[in-house]
Amino acid sequence: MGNSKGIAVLKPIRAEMARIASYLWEKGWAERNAGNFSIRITEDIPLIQIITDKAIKATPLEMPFPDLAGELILISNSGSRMREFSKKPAKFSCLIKIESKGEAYRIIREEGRPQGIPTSELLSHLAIHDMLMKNKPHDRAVIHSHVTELIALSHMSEVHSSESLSRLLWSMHPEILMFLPLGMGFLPFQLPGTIELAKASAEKLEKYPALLWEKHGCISTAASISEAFDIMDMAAKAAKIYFMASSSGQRPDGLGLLHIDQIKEHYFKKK
Ligand code: 2HA
Ligand code: ZN
Repeated sequence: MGNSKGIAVLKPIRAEMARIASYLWEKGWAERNAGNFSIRITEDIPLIQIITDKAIKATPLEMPFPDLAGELILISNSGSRMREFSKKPAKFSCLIKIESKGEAYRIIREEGRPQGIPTSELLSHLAIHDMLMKNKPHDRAVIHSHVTELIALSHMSEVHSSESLSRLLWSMHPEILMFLPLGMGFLPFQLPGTIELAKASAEKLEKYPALLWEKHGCISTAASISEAFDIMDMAAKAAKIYFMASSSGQRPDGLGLLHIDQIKEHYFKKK
């Protein structure tokens, strides 16, 4: 027994995911199967009876996430390509339900849908959702992508701290400070897909809405997939300005501390 004809409420959410998948592909941030996203949707389905197919075994997790017990998460499939996801989001995403102690997850079968398994970065997504539920419950969306401009930046040791990275991004354009006032965290290289990467990411994202994974990519969180994309896009724009200005052979001046303080004063203190 499965959930017949898919689950209606997932349709618009998958449509939004598909739109963002096409942007990630067009931006060149999603080569091959790079990138993944997820959204916690429990609140969107209060009245719908999700039929859990007991024939589908629960998959144990490397660490439990007790705060996520019973939560429903829509997540991109392992191996899915963003360029294909953008056309067939239902084929390349699956709905999972976290088991009662947060120790495992079960894939919710949707009739007429092929059965995929969640992304290789599942642990990072779950650790981040777990942290968001406790600290920023309004933020339910998580995107990871191989943002070229930011990966290039992460090869430069001068931005190897959250403070220096944030300062550089803010100094490239006044709107970065306006829309990314908390800055971007920096995480030294960790193996993709590991529990270590997951734990360290969740910890950093308590403070920042986005995180640069050294020499790998970027991860951002927001209320929706579209807003999480905006955060990545803003940070990528700042990195691009930095590289374009640097390619003239001169070191970009950047907005000085005085300008940064003026922007903060103008946009935040008066409110
Ligand atoms: O989804 O990007 O980090 C593939 C990846 C792993
Ligand atoms: Zn990746």
